[in-house]
Amino acid sequence: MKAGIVGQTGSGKTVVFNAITGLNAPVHAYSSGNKSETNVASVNVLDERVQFLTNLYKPKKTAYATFELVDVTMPSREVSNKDSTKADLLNALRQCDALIHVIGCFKASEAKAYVQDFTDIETEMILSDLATVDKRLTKLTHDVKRSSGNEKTLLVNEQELLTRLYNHLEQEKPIRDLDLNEEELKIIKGYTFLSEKKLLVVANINENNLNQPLSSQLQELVTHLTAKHIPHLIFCAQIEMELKQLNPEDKQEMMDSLGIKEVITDKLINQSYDLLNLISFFTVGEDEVKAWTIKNGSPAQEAARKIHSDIARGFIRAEVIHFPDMVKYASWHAAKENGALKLEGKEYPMQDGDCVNFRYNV
Ligand SMILES: Nc1nc2c(ncn2[C@@H]2O[C@H](COP(=O)(O)OP(=O)(O)OP(=O)(O)O)[C@@H](O)[C@H]2O)c(=O)[nH]1
Ligand SMILES: [Mg+2]
Repeated sequence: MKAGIVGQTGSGKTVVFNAITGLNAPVHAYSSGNKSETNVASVNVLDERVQFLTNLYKPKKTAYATFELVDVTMPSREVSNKDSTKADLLNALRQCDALIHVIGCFKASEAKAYVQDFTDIETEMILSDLATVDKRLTKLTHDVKRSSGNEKTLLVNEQELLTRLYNHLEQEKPIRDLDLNEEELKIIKGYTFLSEKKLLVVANINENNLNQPLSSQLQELVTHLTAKHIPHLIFCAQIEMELKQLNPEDKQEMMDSLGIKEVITDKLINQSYDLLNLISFFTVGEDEVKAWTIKNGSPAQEAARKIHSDIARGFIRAEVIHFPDMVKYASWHAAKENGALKLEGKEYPMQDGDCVNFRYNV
């Protein structure tokens, strides 16, 4: 699982990165914007269920699911015309499963149109996708002519789909707005389109605006995002970054004094799971308690493949205990005695929190 942070220069991307990771990557008072800096960190996905299982099994090792976060510097406009820098940047983002788009709403003095800030970056990504589609379509026209039979059918299918994408992108609309079926999504998967990626918007507000009514600019942004069904969070990244550096006691004191009820970046990763339609399943034992991440509803065999391709190949049955039963019986053995252990086949759709032991034979 990997998320990339995007946004205008100086919108507070690195501050958001620090707030989420608890790290201390350098932030710039004045963006130099001419060298490409990338911060990468892997963060544990905190999960009380893993903590519970660890207390139960006292394993030698506990492995939380991890979430990789990538923060890139947006090149300034002159530099962004240099193709290599821009290509590097876009490539780094293409590797991501989701994007966190930071809007710098803390600069109160500037009468900034936040919606414009958002749209500018969105358009940049749409145009990049449009260029990819355009290039591929040119090649397809050529290839279709020279092919025949089954191969031709496949190429024509792709051509039709990409033409649909082209017409959509040309209207400056992101691919994520298109209603694509599983089959179509499979065809375009390899292109790693930027405007297809799941998106979470962060409105990075000023510390002085905490607990204040939304400014008209910000209200406009919220209305815009809501209309487009884009999930969004409003918080002050600077404050959250500072909170992350404190011990729990000082943190609570500062939160109380500022009237902050919850630290949004503490929950952001867990919320990303919902956004990306991901769930966790667990393998447990005296050696290790480990959390694994899969798409919601993945069949048991897919889940097995996460662990090892041999386990998927030799799959016999999955022994599954749903998480609430694990809590209720507090041991594998007791759960089994009480009939809470289920034997499931390859197609069983995995549920969030399932504790699993795969039986396989290779
Ligand atoms: N007052 C205030 N300043 C902030 C906040 N968030 C970021 N800043 C300031 O804005 C400046 C830019 O922040 P960065 O996090 O470096 O911005 P960036 O988006 O990473 O910028 P580039 O990497 O250059 O694209 C720094 O001086 C930050 O201290 C905030 O919530 N409140
Ligand atoms: Mg930065």
